[in-house]
Amino acid sequence: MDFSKKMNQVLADLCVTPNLLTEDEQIFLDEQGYLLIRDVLSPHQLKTFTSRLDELVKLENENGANIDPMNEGSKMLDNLIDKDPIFKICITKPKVLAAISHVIQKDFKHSSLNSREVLPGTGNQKLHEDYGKPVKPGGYGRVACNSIWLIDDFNKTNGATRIVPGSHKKEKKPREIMDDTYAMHPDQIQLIAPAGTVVVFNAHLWHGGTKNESKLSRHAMHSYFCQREDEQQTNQRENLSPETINQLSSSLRWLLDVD
Ligand SMILES: O=C(O)CCC(=O)C(=O)O
Repeated sequence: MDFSKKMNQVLADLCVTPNLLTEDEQIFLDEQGYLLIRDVLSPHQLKTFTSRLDELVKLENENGANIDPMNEGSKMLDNLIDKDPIFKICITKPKVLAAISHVIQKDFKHSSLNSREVLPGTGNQKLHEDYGKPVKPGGYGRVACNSIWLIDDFNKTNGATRIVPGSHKKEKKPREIMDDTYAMHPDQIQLIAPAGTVVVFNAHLWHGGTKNESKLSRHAMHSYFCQREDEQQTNQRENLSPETINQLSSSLRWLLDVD
């Protein structure tokens, strides 16, 4: 790891130590580009998160579900750090941060916290990477790291995310190789896991939502981290209210880059 003294201090303050990941987990994350961490959220936290997300969706999405092609029909929320202090959990879990550190290996910051509720009959996405910008030579696969927080169980039929293990090493985007990025990829798998699991994945890993064929919504949150020098997906200085910033510890202010 090539961390500054400040980054090391912040990680230590948040109880993040390299030994939180076993050697096998580190190798799996390097080779496959993702890692499942189970039981990160308790049943009580899941209940609280679900009701708060539903409440926020009602408040914000009164005009109906999303219409942009990537998220057509799904209910989306962004800037969640600002919307309720309970969501700070998504940037403070030590093992999740250890996995993020392992991927980025340089000073990093939080980039965005969003939620995506996939309504029945919707949710199919093309295969994509989360980091589309050019990368400096040698930097591929280390620039950013995402994490999906499963608020509902992910099963075969309710829109569980598909991924192509190892695709973060291809150094190509799906659309540069595939004729139809909505089509099934021969090597794709679905992330099937119980609610409360967090899946940390390299921002260059090919992935996408699948159609929810069940009768119930599928809730998930996405907590995204990027290299310190990069732009945040949600500019936290512009989007966090002074009240929110005042409630944060100095380590979290630094992690969110609002110091
Ligand atoms: O929610 C999911 O299953 C994946 C969403 C996703 O990859 C995205 O919106 O970029």
